[in-house]
Amino acid sequence: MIKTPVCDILGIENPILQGGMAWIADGRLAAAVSNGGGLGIISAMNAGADYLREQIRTARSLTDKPFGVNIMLMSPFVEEVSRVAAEEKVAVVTTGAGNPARFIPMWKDAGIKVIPVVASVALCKLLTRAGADAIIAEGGESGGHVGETSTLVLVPQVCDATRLPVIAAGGIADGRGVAACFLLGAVGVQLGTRFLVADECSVHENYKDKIIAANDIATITTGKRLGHPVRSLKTPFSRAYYKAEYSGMSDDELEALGGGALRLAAVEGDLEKGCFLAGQAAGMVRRRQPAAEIIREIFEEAENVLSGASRWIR
Ligand code: TUI
Repeated sequence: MIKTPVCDILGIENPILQGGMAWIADGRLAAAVSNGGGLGIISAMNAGADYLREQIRTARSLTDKPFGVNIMLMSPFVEEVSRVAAEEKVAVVTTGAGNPARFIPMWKDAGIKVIPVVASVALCKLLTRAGADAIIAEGGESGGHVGETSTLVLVPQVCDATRLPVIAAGGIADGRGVAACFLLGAVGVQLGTRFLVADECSVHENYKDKIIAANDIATITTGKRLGHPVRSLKTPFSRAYYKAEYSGMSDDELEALGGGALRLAAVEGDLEKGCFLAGQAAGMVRRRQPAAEIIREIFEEAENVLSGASRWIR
């Protein structure tokens, strides 16, 4: 069995969090991951207070286990969903795409564990001082909004920069990835792409099919020109966007091209106009499975890999 401080802090069996994927990570998926022994996360995404409250109710109706909420800091509704998380006293808040320092006192007062996602050592240091309970170090292999630094080099540098438990994210889809991140100093992992094909994930079947069909070079990063790089599957949409970025299209035209594309992928399964966010680990995702089975399989493999990790030492 693998037990780390992340299990104790969050009250979970296995030190694994499910990523807060916009338009994908709803109350049903979060409850399934929590029931499977990990920490399920509801994405507050770009929606308002009512949506988040409804998803929290759904999760509470499906599990007695702790679960979390992910606050996307670029959301126009960031203030109201941050208050909802505090009012509902969810067990954990994770954050992404920005600096959550101004919300931390409110969340801590509500007894919430605060675990920001960082893509740099500088933000890790700032948020350690600001009172975070743990840090998620997310490498650029991830899906969605990404930093530049890969997991292999980000995780050890973040571990050296904080006394807090570090949870690794980006590029992890199986037990080998978990074991590798533990050897880099992480004591927990966060996975998004692998949970996207969970049976309890309500995303459109076309999305799941595309993840399962993906290979090692199936993703592309767009949006660099606007300052918000985003990793998604190569599709007619993402290829057109990539070309447009370097063809003199105005910033406003680019924003318009991207608007609504996440919903089109996740809800409509629109293979032409949808933006299918996914991490590079999509190439390692082979089949649909229940969330609990995904967690069991990953930790069985991680235990075997870690047990054999000293075999080359003479
Ligand atoms: O947030 C994510 N991944 C996301 S958010 C998202 S919603 C979206 N949709 C369309 C376009 C853009 C975003 C989809 N995927 N991951 C966590 C993460 N946070 N990755 C990188 C960062 C990050 C980047 C810069 C965190 C902090 C940061 O600091 C900036 C600052 O203010 O210091």
